[in-house]
Amino acid sequence: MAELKCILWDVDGTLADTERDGHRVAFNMAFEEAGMDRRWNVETYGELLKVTGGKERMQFDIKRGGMADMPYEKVAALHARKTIHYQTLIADGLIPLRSGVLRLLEEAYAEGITLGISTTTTPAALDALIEHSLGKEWFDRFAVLAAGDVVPAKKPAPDIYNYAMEKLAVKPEHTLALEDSGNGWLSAKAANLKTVITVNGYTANQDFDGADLIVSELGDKGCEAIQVLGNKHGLTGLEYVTLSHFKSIMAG
Ligand code: XBP
Ligand code: MG
Repeated sequence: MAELKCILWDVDGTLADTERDGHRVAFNMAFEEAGMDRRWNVETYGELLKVTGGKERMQFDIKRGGMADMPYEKVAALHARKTIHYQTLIADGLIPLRSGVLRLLEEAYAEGITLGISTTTTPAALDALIEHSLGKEWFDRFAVLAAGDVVPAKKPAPDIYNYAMEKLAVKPEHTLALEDSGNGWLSAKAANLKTVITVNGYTANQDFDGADLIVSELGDKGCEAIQVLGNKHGLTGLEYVTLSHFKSIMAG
């Protein structure tokens, strides 16, 4: 029976639904500002999400003929502008946290469970979300902020999870991952982590076979009951997800 000592949180799609109305919009703002014709509509962006990392996503779109070819320096410069637009959107409070996120973070922190971030997104984008959606105190409450290019291979590679666990000196058997996407699940699985998935509009039909719990939301007391889409451990009382559920998953 393994004790829950650490929770590693994915960011985009897990802490908040940032992709459709945040990152996508910010990319389009950068494209427009640069005088480019390319725009990523909601559907196109859904296809592009199979590639993690904003710079990598742009390079993929170039390769498949969606976006005009350009040198990597231009991709990186456009992405830097995109990140600034994204920070503004987040600072404007346009993207709320997903339900249950703050409750579970606060409960886990109060219990002394180590909390960390394992994300593909750029550190500056992560910082904006922490500052404006979670609150500045969370910069100190997360024991590690593992983000972006700090590892060479992004999700679905396990590198960002392994990097975070190495920094925290925690073992996979004591660590739970929270994810929202197929690529995130593959990354956590490859790092030997038990994983809870909260799906969203872009990821609901992706393959999460083998994940420990798959739900529509983490949910909150007094809110609409969540939908349970996969319950490998036969957990009960899943009107909303609690820290006790996380502990049962680790013990199972
Ligand atoms: C999601 C991603 C990110 C964002 C865009 O990562 O793939 O690339 O879509 O962010 P995760 P950047 O779910 O792991 O947080 O443009 O900053 O890369
Ligand atoms: Mg995600």
